[in-house]
Amino acid sequence: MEPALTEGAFDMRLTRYFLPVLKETPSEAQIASHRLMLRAGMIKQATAGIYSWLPLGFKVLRKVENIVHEEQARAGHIPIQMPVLQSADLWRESGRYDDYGEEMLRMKDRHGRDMLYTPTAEELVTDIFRAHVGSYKDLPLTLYQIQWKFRDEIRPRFGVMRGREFYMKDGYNFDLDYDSAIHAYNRHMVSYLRTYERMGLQAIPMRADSGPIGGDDTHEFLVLAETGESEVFYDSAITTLQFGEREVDFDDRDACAAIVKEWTTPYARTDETHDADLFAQVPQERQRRSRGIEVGQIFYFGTKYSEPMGATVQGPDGKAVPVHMGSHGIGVSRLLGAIIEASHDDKGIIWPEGVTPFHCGIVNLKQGDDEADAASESIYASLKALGLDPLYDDRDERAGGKFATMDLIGLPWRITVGPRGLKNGVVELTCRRTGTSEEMPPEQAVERVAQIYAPHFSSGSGVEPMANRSFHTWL
Ligand code: 5CA
Repeated sequence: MEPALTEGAFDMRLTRYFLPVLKETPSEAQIASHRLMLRAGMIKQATAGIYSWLPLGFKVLRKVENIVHEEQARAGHIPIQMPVLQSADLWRESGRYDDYGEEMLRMKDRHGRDMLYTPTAEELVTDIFRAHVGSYKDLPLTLYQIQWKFRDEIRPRFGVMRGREFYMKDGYNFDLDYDSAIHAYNRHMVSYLRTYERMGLQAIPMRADSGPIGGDDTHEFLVLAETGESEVFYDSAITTLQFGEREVDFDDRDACAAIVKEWTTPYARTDETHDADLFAQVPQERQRRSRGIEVGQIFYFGTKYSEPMGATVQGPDGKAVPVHMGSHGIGVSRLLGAIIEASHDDKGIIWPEGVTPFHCGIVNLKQGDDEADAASESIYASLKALGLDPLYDDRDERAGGKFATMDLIGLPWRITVGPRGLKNGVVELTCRRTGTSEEMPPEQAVERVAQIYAPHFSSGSGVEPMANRSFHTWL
C-alpha cells in the first residue's frame, strides 16, 4: 500500500519553496501582527479586508484549524460543511434577513433570487436539523463546520484581525431542554479553554453581549493585548488559572459545570456588560482594566431559531417541542493575528510550538561546502524520518540574511550548521524565544528537537494529533 501523503512529504528546502518575505515594513499595517504577517510572506491583501493565504500563512491556518478539529472531536462534536452562498428565503423564516443590516453581503442569482454570502449559519443548520431529526432519542447533537464567512465590516483593519472575509469555526447544539443545552454551553467553554491553551494562548472567558446572534447567555474569549479592539475589566485572579493536562469527561455535566464555575467566578467582562458596582467588590489590587482580542464566543439562545423555523422533536411524552439551541464560534483566521500579537519581538514572530509552521529551521552557513551541505541534508532527513517538519534554508545567501529570515518567520528552534563547528563535530541549537544557543553533535540536536515536540505528538484521550496524520484525516 502507498504510504499516506502527509504534510511532511513536501520538499521543504527554501530554494524550492515560496516564501516572499518583504524587506520594507508595509506602511498600511498599523499593528505588529499585520506587519509581521505581510513581511513574513504569510498573506497578501486581495482587496479591502480580503486576503490570499500564501504557503507559510496557509500552513499555520491549517495547524490552527487542526487543533480546533481535534478538540471538537474530543468534545464529541460532529464536523459538517455548509455552503458559503445561501438563499435569502431561510433567513426570512427566522426574521434575520431584514434585521442583519449592511454587514450582510447580498446578491441576486440569474433568476433574480435573493442570495447572500453566509455571515454565520444558524438558519442553514436548523434547516438541516428539521429535515432529518424528529425524535428526542437523536439528541443531544452538536454539528459544526470550519468555513469562510463574510461580513461587510465598515472598517476592515488590522489584517486578518478584522477582515471582511474570514475563516470561522461555527458550531450548533441541539438539545431537548434547557439543562441539556446549558451542558452543551459548558462543554463548549471547557473545550475552548483547551483549544486556546494548545495554541499557546491564554483566552479569558468574559461575560458579553450577544448582538445579532441573540440570547442572554454568552461569553466571549479574549486574549489580552494592547492592540485589542475590546475594552475589558477583570479580576487578575483569573489570569492565574490554567487548564493544563486535566482529563475531562465531556459527558459529565457536573465536571464541566465545575470547570465553568472556576473560570466564571472571578470578575471578567467586556465593556458592553461591565458593572462598576460589581467590579468595585474585587479587591483593588486585583482590578484590571485592559484591552483584548476576541477569539471566540459562545451563545445559548434557546428556541430563537427552532421556534420560527419549526425545528421540533417528539419528546418522551409524544408531544412536539422546539429544540434548545446555542451557537459557538472561534475566529480561526483571527487567531493567527492574536497569536502573533501575544508572541513576537522586534525581529519577528515567535511561534508557540503547537502552531509553528515548521518545527525547526536548518541554516546552512556555507552552502556549497561539501561537509556543511552533507550535514545539513542529514539533519533534514533525520528530522523528517522522525515525523518532524523542518525548513532547510539551502539558499546561497549571507548568514546574516538567513538568520534574519528565520527570526522573522519565527520558527521556535533553529539548527545552525557551519564548517567551523563541524570541524569540532558540533552544530548549534538556538531557541528563538530566549535567543540562547548551545553547541552539540548533530544527532543530539535532532534528538533534542524531537524531545521538545514529543508532547505535541501525543495529546491523550484517544485523539491522535495531526502531526501523525495526513491532511484532513480528522474527518
Ligand atoms: N454564530 C455565532 C457563533 S458560531 C457567531 O457568528 N459568533 S461571532 O459573531 O461571535 O463570531 C465568532 C468569532 O469569529 C468571533 O469571536 C471572532 O473571533 C471571529 N470574527 C468575527 N468577526 C470577524 C471578522 N470581521 N474578522 C475576523 N474574525 C472575526
